[in-house]
Amino acid sequence: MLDGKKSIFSGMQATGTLHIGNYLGALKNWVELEDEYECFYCVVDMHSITVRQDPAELRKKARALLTLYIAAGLNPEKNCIYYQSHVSAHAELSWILSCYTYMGELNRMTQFKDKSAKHSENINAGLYTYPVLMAADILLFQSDVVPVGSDQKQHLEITRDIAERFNGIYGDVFTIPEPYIGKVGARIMSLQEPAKKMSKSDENVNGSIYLMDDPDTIIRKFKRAVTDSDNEIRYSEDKPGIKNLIDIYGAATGKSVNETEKEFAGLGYGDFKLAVGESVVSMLKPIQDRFAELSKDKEYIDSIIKNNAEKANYYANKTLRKVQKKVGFPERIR
Ligand code: ATP
Ligand code: LTN
Repeated sequence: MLDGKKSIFSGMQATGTLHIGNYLGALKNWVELEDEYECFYCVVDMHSITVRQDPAELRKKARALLTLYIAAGLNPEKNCIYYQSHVSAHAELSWILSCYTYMGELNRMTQFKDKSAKHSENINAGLYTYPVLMAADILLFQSDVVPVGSDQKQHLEITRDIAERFNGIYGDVFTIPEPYIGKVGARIMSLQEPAKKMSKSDENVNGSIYLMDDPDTIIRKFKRAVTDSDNEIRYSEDKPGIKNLIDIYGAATGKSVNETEKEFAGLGYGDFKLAVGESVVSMLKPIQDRFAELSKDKEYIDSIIKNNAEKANYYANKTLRKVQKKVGFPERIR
């Protein structure tokens, strides 16, 4: 709760290229929430360096991501869209919260286990304390709701545990946040390995549909999507490839599973894959057009970066000062 209005926080890493899983699982839901809440959407560039990055590339990706937030429909006048690294309170609160987080809790995080297996040459302390920085992101803005894909549920749970622990010692300092996981699209799977989630860091580019893929690429990737061989369009756990395509089609068109099964009864996988591809092409077209337009307007994007960082700093510092006082840091002399 911020100034009497419920608040929302979410973020994405500025690594890799966004795919339809990121859009359907997170970004699309964000756009639907902007009227009811005070919203903060962050490009979490500080989280990005838990994995080694090329500096020029990171800067470019961070700007593209921020632009994409707007292209996907977030109104920057209503939503505070900013870079995490422009608000130093994230790092400061993260340090404080790390002193209220147990190693046992961090040891249980599946994202840490997955990422340290993937980057065994660079298992750094930041990768380990990643969830504490994420907790700081959320708690700084007294967030009531955090819209994310289902893979982030565990990080939300640890955030709540840290906040409750802190409140238990010092009184009501933090709002306890709730995850908001959309009903459709919360977990889009890889087109090549439907047992794995679609992921920005997947080396196999055919497994993911990127938001900037052109129509031919999209259709080709769907045509090549891995499915089973029984040629029946039916939503079932033992048909993970088709289940995923039905989910994507439903998220792109608004059709229910039932409607989709009826629509394609008697038709083969080829027809269905083409229809899914076309629905995704139509879903992405307006985002791609807007992105191209916005990318040309340097001044506009710069002004958003500047103004929104000021707003985010204002609210973040308010919470940080309160926390610093609670833990016993000396008062500032003005
Ligand atoms: P990486 O592969 O680098 O970990 P990612 O693709 O998992 O990246 P994130 O930046 O970690 O993407 O996630 C951004 C948002 O998108 C989060 O809210 C996350 O829950 C959501 N998300 C990520 N992948 C999927 C997916 N396959 N389906 C639905 N939502 C997803
Ligand atoms: N860990 C998230 C990105 C992230 C985030 C956040 C999401 C960082 N801070 C705060 C929601 C709220 C991820 O990997 N998708």
